[in-house]
Amino acid sequence: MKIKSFLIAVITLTILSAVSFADLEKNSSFELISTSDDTSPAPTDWTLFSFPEKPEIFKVSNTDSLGGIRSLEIDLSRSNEFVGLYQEFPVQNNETYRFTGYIKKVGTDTGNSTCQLSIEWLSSDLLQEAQPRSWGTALSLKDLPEGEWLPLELTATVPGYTEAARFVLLIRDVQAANSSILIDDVTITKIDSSL
Ligand SMILES: [Ca+2]
Repeated sequence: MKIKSFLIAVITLTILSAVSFADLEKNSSFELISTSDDTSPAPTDWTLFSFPEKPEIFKVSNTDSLGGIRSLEIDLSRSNEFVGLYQEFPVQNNETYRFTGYIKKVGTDTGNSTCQLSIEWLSSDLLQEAQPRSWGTALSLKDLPEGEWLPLELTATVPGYTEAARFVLLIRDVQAANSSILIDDVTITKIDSSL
């Protein structure tokens, strides 16, 4: 029995380790799409937002991708204060997360739009930020080369009084530019601090 218990413990630890190193996000590469609306399929598992709200600016590209055959395309030709996408998970104090993704600029007239990763630290009711959010480097789209997949990266440790985190890819100051941005291979990984 002791050997059996030991084996179960080892197997359990192995499974827990595998889970803790696995990517947390779902539909990282925007390959999974909803089929409820054939005219404008949306990527599953991601919450898409825009302000003022213009859901028509989002579409799944079947013609350009970094991984797989699809990516998420956001039309920048409509004026918006901010647009983006996010996923949200429970987290614990002092855990460290690595958040990455790739963007590709299509067209040259991007105005003063910037693209940035952000993590909002949420309290238990998920309605308000428990701590100031963490920010990645803001990239000015007009300064980026057109037609190249470029990486975004943000690593941050969960501050106190936080029970959930919202991982956000944000584009700000969208100013009626004649261009779009493609997004692909967005990952969220918990880093084991004991290594
Ligand atoms: Ca993809």
